[in-house]
Amino acid sequence: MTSPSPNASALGFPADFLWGASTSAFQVEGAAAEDGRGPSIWDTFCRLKGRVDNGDTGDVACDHYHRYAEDVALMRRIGLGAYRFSIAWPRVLPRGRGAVNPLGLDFYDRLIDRLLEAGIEPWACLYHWDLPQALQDHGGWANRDSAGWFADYAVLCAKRYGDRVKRWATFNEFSVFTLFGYALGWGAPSVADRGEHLKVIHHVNLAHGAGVDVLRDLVPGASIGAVHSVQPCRPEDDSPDNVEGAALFNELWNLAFPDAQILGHYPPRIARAVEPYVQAGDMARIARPVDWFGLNHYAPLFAKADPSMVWGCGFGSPPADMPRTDIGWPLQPEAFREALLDLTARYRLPIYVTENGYGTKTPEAPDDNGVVMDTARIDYLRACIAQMAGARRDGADVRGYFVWSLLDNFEWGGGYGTRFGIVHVDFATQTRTPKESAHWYAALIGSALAESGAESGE
Ligand code: IFM
Repeated sequence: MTSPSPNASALGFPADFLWGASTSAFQVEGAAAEDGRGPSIWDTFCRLKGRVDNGDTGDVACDHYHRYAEDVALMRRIGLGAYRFSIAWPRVLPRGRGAVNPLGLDFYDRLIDRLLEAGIEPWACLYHWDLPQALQDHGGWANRDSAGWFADYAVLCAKRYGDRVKRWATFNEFSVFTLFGYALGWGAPSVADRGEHLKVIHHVNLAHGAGVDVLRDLVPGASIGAVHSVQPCRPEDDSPDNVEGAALFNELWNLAFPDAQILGHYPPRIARAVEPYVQAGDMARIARPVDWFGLNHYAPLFAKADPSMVWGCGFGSPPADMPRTDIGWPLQPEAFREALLDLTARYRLPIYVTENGYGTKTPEAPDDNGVVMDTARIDYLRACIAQMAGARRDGADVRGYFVWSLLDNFEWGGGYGTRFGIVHVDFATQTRTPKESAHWYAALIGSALAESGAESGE
């Protein structure tokens, strides 16, 4: 066990603060062609030569589809109060709409029931990037009908699981999957086109609004939010071009979705560009009241003007002396506090941190004693949680924190070579080994539970 022992109440976290962990369907489930699941755009993308490190796919992933009970037992040992997972649209509707797949629906029944038996609150996210390929064949998110397809899928999930699942997120990281998939071409469906990207931004916002309405209507007592990636965006340097490039990149990454959904308007540069796709009444359809803001935070972003990109802006470099992880992500925990306070001022909603974590290309294999010593991850989590405590003291209404991720998993273009888990997964044998960070997190949660008189898992 790493010292010093963490103490949640000394940091000012109340006994009812929620401590959880997140995963997503494509990244952990596997069973890609089993029990009637249809293909998603990520199954297609993984088969494009050279797009995912090592040619990795989501076919097996962490085999969570079969090992969910073992994984829930692990969650219980860590003492998690909540587990955020996503529902794979192509597992429950293999062609995206029309015929339902009963076996796919059954899987989430089993998972949810097992979580509830273990006293872990299920947090379901409807969309974590795995659009059914059949819908992509009809234009995907660039087709305005996609908002209706998403609403129908939301009806299915709300009716099936809404008796047991009360915490719902519509989407995970709108800006990331739209930018990477439609502007940079670095993720599925591998498009790099400014016009397509603009349509997609607007249609995904419409889908979010429609999803909120469905969940509100069909799930009694629902607590509904959306999950945004917010990383304070700084220009690479102070040249006017890079300052303007970073301002545009900031709108694309941090503002295009939450501003539309919560404030009811697009930020200025996007507003001008998206206008041709906005119809009368759309902004009211998008800005449906939500109960919380889901924040995924990792690191500050550095941006610059970049004429080779479809928007004329793109990623810049962090200052040379700024510490970084071995996957190149800046280590500046203060940016987390900054994000929490900025969001509080801008949107005035309760915040749940739905992802925060540390990724590395280091294999992190268990040593001869079965110990996975991931000190750098613990240090970063500790620093981030201290910043979150500081933001709470400064007035941010942060009510929960989910570490990314419970398990090492399929890290998109990074395949299985990039690890974010607090539990190590040996992908050859599917053996799970809690890393030292999992023990550290368990001790933190245990300290909160001890204060409240409840029993901890470890
Ligand atoms: O793995 C991803 C996750 O799917 C979305 N948020 C960031 C994580 C780390 O890159």
